[in-house]
Amino acid sequence: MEGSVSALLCRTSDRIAATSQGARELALTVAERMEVEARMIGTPGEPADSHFDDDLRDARGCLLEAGGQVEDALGGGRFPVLTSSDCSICITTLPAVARLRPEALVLWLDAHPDFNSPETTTSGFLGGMCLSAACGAWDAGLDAGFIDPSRVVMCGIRDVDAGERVLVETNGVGLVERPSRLADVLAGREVFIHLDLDVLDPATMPGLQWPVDGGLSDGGLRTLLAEVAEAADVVGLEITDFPAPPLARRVATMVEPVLP
Ligand SMILES: [Mn+2]
Repeated sequence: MEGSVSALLCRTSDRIAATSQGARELALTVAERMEVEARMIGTPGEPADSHFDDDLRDARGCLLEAGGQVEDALGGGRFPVLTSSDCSICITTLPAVARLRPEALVLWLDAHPDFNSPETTTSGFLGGMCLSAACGAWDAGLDAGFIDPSRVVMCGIRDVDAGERVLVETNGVGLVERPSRLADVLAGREVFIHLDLDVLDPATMPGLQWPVDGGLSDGGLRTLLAEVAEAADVVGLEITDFPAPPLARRVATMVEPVLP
């Protein structure tokens, strides 16, 4: 299958500059392996500790562009790889997956559920409340649609806020504790993968914005993805939160098993 690689460089909720540089470098590296041209979307903004409602207003065009990239690729029968600074892109990308691949599950690989709401967030960080918006648990005001939370399967989660935990449970999001069980859960299904690189251990991925101990190793992530690729039909991938541009080749090697 043909691939489509794009880096979303424009600011969504970026609080540090390294992750936008990482998105660019990773897209270039993955595109080279897939033998396609990487598309660069927008120009990096100024990182800031801003509040989610300001970011939703200021980054509206950028967020909608993320969904557009996934929609165009899936609609054209291509395998999307989208890299971005923050997980906030999922507010538009996952509803696009739900529209174009209505049977697909989403595999959410992340140290965090990103499932806070305007009521539960303590940081005001849009990136910590984006999956809940994608699932329709609160309205981000982008008219992007949503994905049924029961179609989302989380793995690697190990830092959950109290109010967030309640929302994850009441919304019926799937949670798999052991990576080795994923192949069974996803067997025979179409799967779109959301990969926040903080699913890796901070010792493996230096410079993470929200590091959490106890994460996967390089080899652990590659094995997990190889097992998923073997068991399921992977239809696309988004990679966020990559703060270490010089490590782009290592990350490209980790995700290689799911690339077309
Ligand atoms: Mn995340």
